[in-house]
Amino acid sequence: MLVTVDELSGRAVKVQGDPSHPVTRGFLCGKVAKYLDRVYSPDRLLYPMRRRAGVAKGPLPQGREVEAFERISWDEALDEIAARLTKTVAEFGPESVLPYSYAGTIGQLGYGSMDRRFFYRLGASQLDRTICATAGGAALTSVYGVKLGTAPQDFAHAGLIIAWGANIHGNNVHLWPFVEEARRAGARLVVIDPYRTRTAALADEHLVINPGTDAALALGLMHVILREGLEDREYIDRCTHGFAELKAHALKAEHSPEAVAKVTGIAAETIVRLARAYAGAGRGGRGPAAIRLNYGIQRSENGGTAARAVCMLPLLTGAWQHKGGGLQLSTSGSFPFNSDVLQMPELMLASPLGRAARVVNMSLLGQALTAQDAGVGGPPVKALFVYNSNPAVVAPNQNDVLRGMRREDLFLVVHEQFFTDTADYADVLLPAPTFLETKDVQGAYGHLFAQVSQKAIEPLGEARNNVTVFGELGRRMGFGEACFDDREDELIDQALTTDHPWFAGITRERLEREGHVPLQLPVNESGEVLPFSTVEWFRTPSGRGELTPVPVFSAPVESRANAAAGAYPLEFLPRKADNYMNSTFANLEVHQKMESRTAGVLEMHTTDAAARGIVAGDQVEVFNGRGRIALRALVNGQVAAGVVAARLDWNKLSRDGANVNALTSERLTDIGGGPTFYSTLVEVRKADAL
Ligand SMILES: Nc1nc2c(c(=O)[nH]1)N[C@H]1C(S)=C(S)[C@@H](COP(=O)(O)OP(=O)(O)OC[C@H]3O[C@@H](n4cnc5c(=O)[nH]c(N)nc54)[C@H](O)[C@@H]3O)O[C@H]1N2
Ligand SMILES: Nc1nc2c(c(=O)[nH]1)N[C@H]1C(S)=C(S)[C@@H](COP(=O)(O)OP(=O)(O)OC[C@H]3O[C@@H](n4cnc5c(=O)[nH]c(N)nc54)[C@H](O)[C@@H]3O)O[C@H]1N2
Ligand SMILES: [Mo]
Repeated sequence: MLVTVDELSGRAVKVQGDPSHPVTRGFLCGKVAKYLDRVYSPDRLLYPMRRRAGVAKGPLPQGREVEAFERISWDEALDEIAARLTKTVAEFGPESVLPYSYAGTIGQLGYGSMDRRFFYRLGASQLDRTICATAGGAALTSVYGVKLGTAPQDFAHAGLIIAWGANIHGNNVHLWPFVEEARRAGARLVVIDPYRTRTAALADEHLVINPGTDAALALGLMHVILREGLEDREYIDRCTHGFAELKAHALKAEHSPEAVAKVTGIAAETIVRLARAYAGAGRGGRGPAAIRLNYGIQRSENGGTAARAVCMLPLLTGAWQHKGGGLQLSTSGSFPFNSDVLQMPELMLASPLGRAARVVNMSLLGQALTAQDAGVGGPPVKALFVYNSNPAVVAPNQNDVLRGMRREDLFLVVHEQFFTDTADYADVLLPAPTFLETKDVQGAYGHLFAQVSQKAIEPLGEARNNVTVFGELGRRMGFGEACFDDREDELIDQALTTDHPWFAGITRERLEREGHVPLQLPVNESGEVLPFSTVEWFRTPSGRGELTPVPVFSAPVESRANAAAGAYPLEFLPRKADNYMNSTFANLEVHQKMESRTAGVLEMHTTDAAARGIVAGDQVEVFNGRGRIALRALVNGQVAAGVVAARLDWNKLSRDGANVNALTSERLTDIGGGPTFYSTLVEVRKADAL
């Protein structure tokens, strides 16, 4: 991103894409194009604050949150936090302190550097950061041993693109131009998604799959490919392990197109046609097949197995051997930043614990805050420090999360840019800068260039970045280690300290000079980067693409297949907004306008609406055993019968103060310990007339 700053006022006046960047190529997504509305929003949190005596924790009226707090200085704020943490540690042990953070604005320093040092040295509970991608990550790693995939630019060379649980146009718009380029050269785009996303609406074909059944579909495709002998035997022999076992498994009758059609809701002929097109791509002069697998399918109970099964498909066809073929999940794991040096987990040994602290899964926050032993054994959570995240909105089983955050005996610090729903429960609030106001080093979620993001403007108000806050807190707590004095440039150098060949020659100075530098991935004789085209690329124990254990499909406990006669018969998709970033931007008017179509609505199929006497525009209640939310019915073609959808929003922007996560569960995925937002059953009824 290029930021134009007015020299006199020091104010950023324009943001634009960097035309020299090979992937983003001069354009920003719709939400970030309006980023200055966020930076200069009158609602920014600009000073440290303390909850006023006697004000109970809980939802505050939007725009008037400030009345619940009094302004204090940074010194007062840091002293108070240090004193409270010291007292909590003395009374309940250091593990009674829990950090809660996720990606924030995703830089390496902001994401995990000084904060980790601080909590390790304190001996606080460790947080397992599972909220997004761990099931898919574990799946990809189990098959390939490393998180890597097809570069986004190479999608332009594909002959068939499958967006599998991936809303490219909504969530990953910088891939879209490459998809369009491929289509102009004759490629087809097939979308596999239970919801008619922007991507699905623009595709050549949309396969409306029953939620949570992707493993069955992948096995069905394998069945056809192997039955018809369409696999690449030479590649399989050279690069994979466990083929005979997988073949015997995939050829079972339960994976025939007819059987799979019953499970997935996708017609048998379609499965056969897709399998043939997938295996045939890359032959006869046409481009190879590329799968854009995203995290949609792994937010489901058996999502890890599903992602593993999909990841195996290009190993059967050898699509990796051709430019533009293969598969991409996130590229974030491809950057070999030195997180050990940055985060220093060994500091746990210098903490009062003197050992590794217990681990709390962030997807079980409700349980962690409401169980006496935090759900994992040991002391209750007595202090929670939230930064880079808005758990009151994004965590599953929200009613338990909020019940926990309301506890008067819980000391809650929130480091934020805005008065989020989480901030409403804070004892102490600290102002955080936006990424324009701080320097960081970045990997990427969707490309393979390392970057430094410069500080473009001074922090607004008294905002201080994560590095500064945790460095200063460390000093207040009396931590003597010199590492608490490290500043941004030193941390960036440390992050880049590695002998990993992919970072060869990548230094801070070079990143500052060039803006972005490609990972130094191995190239073949033709100068091309073709991951997994040869056996050298694999990092699994067998040293090959791992096809065992074979993926076994089973329907989620919380799915129509297992709840036919139950009280909650509808499958619920609690979705992301195309114009927000999870809960980020949801409070800004200009973004709300872009997202007005889905504001406060439940999307339903006519059949399900009619069966409940609901017509478009009716107020409805969506409920299950965990909670209920009030929405307005939108009867449209976005979902099939049996499925309903609504999107994530701030609780305080909704009619009844709760969002979609009041309905989601704390059940975890089969592998990776991730949340299962997309395995949620609900019932819907017309709200009583007022
Ligand atoms: N505009 C925008 N962009 C974003 C974000 C945002 O909030 N807004 N969030 C960012 C983040 S944190 C992430 S992790 C990425 C995620 O990007 P994606 O992985 O694309 O995330 P989702 O939107 O959760 O899921 C993609 C699609 O999977 C579908 N889906 C749900 N269940 C199933 C299923 O069982 N099978 C199949 N085949 N599909 C299913 C959903 O309907 C959805 O359209 O996007 C990033 N980009
Ligand atoms: N129902 C449902 N729930 C979901 C999802 C879904 O699709 N459906 N998606 C899930 C996924 S994939 C993810 S990744 C999570 C994301 O959940 P979160 O990680 O909570 O993400 P955001 O909602 O973007 O909130 C990030 C917050 O960090 C703040 N922030 C930004 N930069 C900084 C910084 O430098 N310092 C500090 N201290 N704060 C900063 C922002 O102001 C913002 O309020 O949500 C998950 N929850
Ligand atoms: Mo995410």
